[in-house]
Amino acid sequence: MLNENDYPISVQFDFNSGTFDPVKIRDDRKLSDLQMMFHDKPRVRSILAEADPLIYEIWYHPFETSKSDMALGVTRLLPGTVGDEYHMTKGHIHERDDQPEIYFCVQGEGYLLLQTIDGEFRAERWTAGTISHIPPMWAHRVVNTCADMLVFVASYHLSAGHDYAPIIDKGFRKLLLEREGQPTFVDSPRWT
Ligand code: M6P
Ligand code: ZN
Repeated sequence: MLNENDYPISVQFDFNSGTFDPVKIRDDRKLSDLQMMFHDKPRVRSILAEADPLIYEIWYHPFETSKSDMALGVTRLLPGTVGDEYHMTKGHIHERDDQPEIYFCVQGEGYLLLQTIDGEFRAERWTAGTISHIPPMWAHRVVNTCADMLVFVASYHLSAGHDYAPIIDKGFRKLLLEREGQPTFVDSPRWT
């Protein structure tokens, strides 16, 4: 016997707005949620003294059936910098060590940063249309280096879990900073 959640579901993605419908849950990440992530702490404090700008929105749709827990997430990452560091997601590693994820960049340009717990680092260049497989045990963060919104679609299992602690603790090996108008990788002082 199938129960109500075991039937197929489709949602409609709108390429103009970068959203889909129907949406179940929306989460906003503001600068205050990311203050540990950006390297220029005095700049973070001075912005937060005036306002708490939105950095990105996440729109989720869980597809939980009686035997699976696949989920869809669409992230809309606003353009901009905090000091000289481009807007980025917090970044996380999955709590479960057997859980991969697919990210699909549908709009904008930037980088997907990936890193293992031992500090092996990769940066995947993203343009609209890039689809990246994130293997299990690689932390992942997206950085928007363009002047427009970067939108990406994520597909993962809810049971994968999000662990932010290693990112809050040491961050990624490289910072992506704007230097003379160009995205430039710089070694993170927290790793040297
Ligand atoms: C994607 C998925 C989500 C994640 C979101 C934002 O939509 O990977 O699971 O929450 O990006 O990333 P973060 O959780 O690192 O802020
Ligand atoms: Zn993930």
